[in-house]
Parts: sequence; structure tokens; C-alpha cells
Amino acid sequence: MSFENAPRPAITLTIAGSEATGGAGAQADLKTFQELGVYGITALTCIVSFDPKDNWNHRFVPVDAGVISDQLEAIQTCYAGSLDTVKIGMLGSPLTISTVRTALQNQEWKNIVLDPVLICKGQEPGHALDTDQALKADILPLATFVTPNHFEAESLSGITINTVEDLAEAAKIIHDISGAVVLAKGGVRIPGADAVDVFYDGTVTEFLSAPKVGEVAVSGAGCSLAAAITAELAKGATPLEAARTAKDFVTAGIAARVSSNAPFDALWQGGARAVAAV
Ligand code: PXL
Repeated sequence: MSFENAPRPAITLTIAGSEATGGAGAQADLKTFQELGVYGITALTCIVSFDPKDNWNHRFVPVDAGVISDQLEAIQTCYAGSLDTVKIGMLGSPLTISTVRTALQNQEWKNIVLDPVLICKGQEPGHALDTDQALKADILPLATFVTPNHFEAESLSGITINTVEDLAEAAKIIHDISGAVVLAKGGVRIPGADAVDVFYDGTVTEFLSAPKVGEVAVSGAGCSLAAAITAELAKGATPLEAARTAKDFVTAGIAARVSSNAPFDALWQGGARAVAAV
């Protein structure tokens, strides 16, 4: 056995928040990266702690802007020349958004995958609106791939989404605004037996469909989907291949989900491995 010739993993960064219970955010991203064979690194933007005494609303603490840019300086210097793929998750404030934008513009990227986390339960509406607008103005134009959920697709496209056809229309509008490849997620929000996501890259429209597992959204599904796309792109997959692999990854992770004392389950990133072993 030659250790010298062992393949080296692609380096993949997530710029995301911590979600302490491990279902969503940076924790979900890193588990997904590991599961899909890429070397995951993280710059933390905020710390979210659900509040069991207040209907599991989000307690949100931003990481200081200087500390975010310190993390990104360390990462970008350490991996200059080998880091070209980044996932962006929850940013949470206009100041964080401008800090992240500055760091993104310090280097060339092959893939900037944006999971446009628009609202966070527990944030003040005025503050959340400023954050949403800053995300659209400052980060969306830099994205090469964007993964809005139902609510985010309505907000970014400006249309109401009741059907899969509406979702496809929204994906086209978001592509036109951003230039990015779009995977718009219907999840459990659109009626029907299947959870349907719509892929659109400016030419190809593809409906990715899987039977719904229950009617309640599972924590971490959106984060893990975007992280799986990121990992696959870093390994050299095309956007459509990455979207298909990510959909399968998330479907297996939902089937093998973890329950807790919270009123929602969490996706398990080891689901595909567990299914394969049975
Ligand atoms: O699922 C969106 C999300 C992303 N990032 C963090 C979160 C959540 C939802 O709870 O807490 C840190």
C-alpha cells in the first residue's frame, strides 16, 4: 500500500451559523462535507440556540464582524490556491453580509453556493428585512448556485408559489436576477405526494422528485442539500449532477432522521450510508 499516492480531498468552506442542537447550520454542513469526502472548514457568523422555554424560537447572537474577518483571513491565507468552493448559509445581519462580501471579493471562486437564509425565527422584523435586502443586493449577485426554499423563492422572485409550475417560474426569475444556477425547493409546502425541487441553469429545467416522508419539514434539510451540492461541485460534478446527488443524499437523510424533545426531527447525514448497509 502506498500512502504517498492517497488521493487528497477537495477543500470546501462553509460560512454559516452554529445551531447548537446539531440539526442545521455549520454542524449540518460539516457533517455533509465529511460524508461526501471533502475536507470541510468553517467560518462562523452567528450562534443560534433554540429556546425550549419560548416555543423553540431562535436566540441569535452575531459573531463580531472583526472576528468573522479574522476567521476568513486565516482560512483564505492558509488555503490560497486550493480553496475555490464556498457555501454561504446564515449570515444574519447587514454588517456580517458586508464583511463576508469583502472577504469573498479577495479571491477568485469557481463555486459560490448560496443558501439564502432569509428569516430567522426570533429576529425583529425590521432587522430581518434589512438583512434580507442586503443579502439580495450584496451576496446574491456573487452566487454561482442558489438554493431557495419555498418562502425564499417567493421573496426573491416576487411571485406566489402554489404549484410546481409556479416553482419553475420562480426558478427562472431568480436565475434572470442573479445569473446563478437555481435549485428551488418545494419541500413539504407544495401539495402532492412528492417533495419536488426545480433545477434551472438558464437552459435546462429539471424536476427532481422524491416521495414525501411525512408532512413536516425536517431541520437541516436545506443546509444539508446546499452543502451536498457544494461538496459535489468541489469534486468536479456538473451543477445538474450535483443537484441530483444532493437530492438523493437529503432524501436518505430524512428517512434516517433523528428525533429529540424538540417538536421537529433533524436530518441525519449518515442516512445514505445507513440505507446502503441494510
Ligand atoms: O435552516 C436554516 C438555518 C441555517 N443556519 C442556522 C440555523 C438555521 C435554522 O435554524 O439555526 C445557524
